[in-house]
Amino acid sequence: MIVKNKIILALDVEEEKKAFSILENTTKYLDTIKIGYPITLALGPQIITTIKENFDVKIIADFKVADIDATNEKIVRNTINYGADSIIVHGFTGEDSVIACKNAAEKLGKEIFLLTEMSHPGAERFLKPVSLEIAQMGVELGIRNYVAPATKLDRLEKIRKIVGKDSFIISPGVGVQGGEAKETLQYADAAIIGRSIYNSDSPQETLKNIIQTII
Ligand code: NUP
Repeated sequence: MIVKNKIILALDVEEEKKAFSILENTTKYLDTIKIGYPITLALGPQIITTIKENFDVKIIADFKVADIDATNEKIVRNTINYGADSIIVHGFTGEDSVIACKNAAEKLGKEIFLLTEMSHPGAERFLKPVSLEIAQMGVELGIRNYVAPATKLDRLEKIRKIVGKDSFIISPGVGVQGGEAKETLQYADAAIIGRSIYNSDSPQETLKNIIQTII
């Protein structure tokens, strides 16, 4: 995946008008967005199709898929059929669940992102002890795209070592959660940024300023 300016906008807003206004003001400088449960539950999954029809952006659906294989297959297939270009999948559910997602995506010509460690403090307790193993499992399964935290650079670095330089890592936690774009991009291919952009007075100016710090 190629991400313009190495920034992915996390569009966790709940109103269509606000979503459109932010996209109108930012899509000159970025070409990849991440949508998740907030916008999808507020506006319905058709919002994925609507955004694709109106903006030239790639959409990563952050649905953190974490069910049994048969259910995962249905979630991934439906998400891609709404127009998503990729979908984020949890790894802790194990091989069969992840393989079901990978196969469902590939059948439709798409790829999944495997979530390894998470960026929030609570991830220390249950996820941290297994996150490097999750990354290792991803490598064994031939997964090429990963999500790893911008708030824990030591872990991000370790995950990069495991998945190798040819894998693609996107990293959330820049801005409000405390991570920094330039540092994160030492190890990640793109930084995911939400609130710092969409809650700012001028999402466009904020995005331009962030881009200035990383070039
Ligand atoms: O570990 C993760 N941390 C995280 O923040 C995995 C994620 N998918 N996210 C998502 O990234 C989170 O749900 C939100 O959509 C985005 C970060 O947004 P913000 O903290 O920049 O507002």
